[in-house]
Amino acid sequence: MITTLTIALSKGRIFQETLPLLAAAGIEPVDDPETSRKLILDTNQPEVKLVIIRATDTPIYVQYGAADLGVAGKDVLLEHGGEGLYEPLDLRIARCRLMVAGDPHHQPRLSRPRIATKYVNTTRRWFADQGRQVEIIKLYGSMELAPLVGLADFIVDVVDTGNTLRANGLAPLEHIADISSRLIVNKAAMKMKHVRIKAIMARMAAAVGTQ
Ligand code: PRT
Ligand code: MG
Repeated sequence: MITTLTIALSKGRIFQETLPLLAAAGIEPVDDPETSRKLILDTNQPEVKLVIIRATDTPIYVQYGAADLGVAGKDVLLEHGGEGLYEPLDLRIARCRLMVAGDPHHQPRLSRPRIATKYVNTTRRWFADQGRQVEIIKLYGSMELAPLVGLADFIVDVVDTGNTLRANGLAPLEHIADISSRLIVNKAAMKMKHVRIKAIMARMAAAVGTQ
């Protein structure tokens, strides 16, 4: 009996941009997650399923083996730490930059500037490595609002076009990392389902950058 292979994806840009790469590997979802309420999607291959989850949860599902494979942004992987998973392939999709941003004219408080972010681990590391003392405030979204209402002096967030920052009178100030989405693989699954996973990886790798 052939066991199921489960692939974790988040809705939105990662799902959309992964679709052509999965198609290159011969995998096509039967349902559209944007319209379907199903959280487990069948594909054209009876033994391959997709699970649709929040972007920040993808490494957790793969780490614990609830999914064999997944696609996650490097921002999310840096924050998660990468325990229990391999990161064998840069898919070069959903690209952006992780930045410190703020109002360039704002005078930050002198003692410990406050940084609002959902990337608390990465942010702590970035400032600690430079010996800069900061207070980190964990938020779950709309980081751009924090400097506007005096909640924080700066934010750490991903930036693509910069339009959202600009629309709020903010600017990118420090570049922390270039970000793209990666294929991630559960360590045990890589051993147990080696042949199938290697075949998918090879076909996705050949399709990367050709879309
Ligand atoms: O939306 P949700 O809260 O469920 O989770 P999420 O925002 O983490 O997921 P999603 O699907 O929006 O993003 C998934 C991944 O896409 C992220 O982890 C990044 O690796 C990557 N990515 C690429 C981005 C962007 N580009 C991006 N622009 N993720 C978020 N954004 C945000 C950005 O923070 C800003 O607020 O989109 C907004 C618009 O960006 P600008 O600079 O083009 O204006
Ligand atoms: Mg989002």
